[in-house]
Amino acid sequence: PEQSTQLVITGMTCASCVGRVERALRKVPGVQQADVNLATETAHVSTLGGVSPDALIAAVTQAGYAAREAG
Ligand code: 9UX
Repeated sequence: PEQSTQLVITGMTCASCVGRVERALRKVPGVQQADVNLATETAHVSTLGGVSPDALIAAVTQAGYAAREAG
């Protein structure tokens, strides 16, 4: 089933940061779409196949930013 995860991303300061985080998230197996908003420091991630929030957070961390699950 399709799932949706909201992350809070910190450490982004320019539009290129946004692109880096989106690319990192979209490379995670099972991610269908990732949209990052710099102003609100959030990411909306659509996934298939039970991708864990921890896998998404790890991908963002490896890209050099910090993430946690929203809410
Ligand atoms: Mo912009 Mo972000 O020059 O890591 S890419 S600050």
